[in-house]
Amino acid sequence: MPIPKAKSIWFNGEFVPWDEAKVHVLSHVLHYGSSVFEGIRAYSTPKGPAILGLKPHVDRLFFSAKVIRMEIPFSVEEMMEAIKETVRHNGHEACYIRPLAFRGCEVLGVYPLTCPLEIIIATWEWGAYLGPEAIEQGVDVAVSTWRRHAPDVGMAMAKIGGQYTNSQQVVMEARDRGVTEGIVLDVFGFVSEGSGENIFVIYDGAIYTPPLSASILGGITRKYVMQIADDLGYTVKEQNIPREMLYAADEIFFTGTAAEVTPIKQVDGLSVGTGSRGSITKSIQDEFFAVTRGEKDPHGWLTYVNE
Ligand code: PPE
Repeated sequence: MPIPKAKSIWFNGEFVPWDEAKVHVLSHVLHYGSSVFEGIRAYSTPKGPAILGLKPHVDRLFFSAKVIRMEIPFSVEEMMEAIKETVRHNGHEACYIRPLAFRGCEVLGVYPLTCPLEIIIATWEWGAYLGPEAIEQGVDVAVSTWRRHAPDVGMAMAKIGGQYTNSQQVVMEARDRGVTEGIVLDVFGFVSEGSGENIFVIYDGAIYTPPLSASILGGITRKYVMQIADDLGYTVKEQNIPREMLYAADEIFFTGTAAEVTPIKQVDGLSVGTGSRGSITKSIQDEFFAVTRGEKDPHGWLTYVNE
């Protein structure tokens, strides 16, 4: 589905009409994937649009930039303000927000530090990432033949554009096999994450999720779900997950800004638990969506755009 256009894109500090926000074909980023980005959601609440996890997302953008030695010419506070302003300017009730910093056009060659830095904030209206039924019915997945970045090859903790060629291979393979998403193992064979989601496995009364050392992106939703699970009195263990634990699990779900909290109903053709959304997954979803609807916010995760 084409991206539904919004009015403007914030481009290097100014609003530019959507169709005019363009770059040159010799931009460094197009050749070498030299960008860092974020995916953030603003939700519709009775007090107007509210952004979930604004500060942690902007902090992660700056962390990703630091990893690839990119200097963003704005402060964290300025970027947070610009994001709120873009949501207001485009008049969204709810939207997906994509800040992206990339190396532009000046000289080519792998060495990047002579290229100018460009930065944008785009917003658009985006529904359920893994299909409209996914949140209630769950999705089918398969373990990918691809592996996640080895710890001394990629920089999984950082959200770097070029690294998403790996995620693209994973999701294309999954769709070829007739499932919605792939689960990727790390180079040691432990469960890592989905192409664009973190993963949680409920097994023997506890909730397991892979540690940061399993080549995962440190998801903001992952962190929030760990807090919700703790608030609900569940034990959450960050530890290596062997593949067959996916087949022993009572429940499995994905988390992510785009995917939110999505149950997994089948892995490699085998039913997960009863083959439909489990009760722990549902109780975590209920808490998560109560926050995103603006009904409660005990940990201060929401930023109201109009305040
Ligand atoms: N792992 C990966 C590889 C990943 O890309 C994401 C976000 C996550 C985990 C979850 O992180 P968080 O959003 O902070 O909870 N993936 C984003 C991009 C999706 C896309 O198709 O683009 C997202 O969910 O916005």
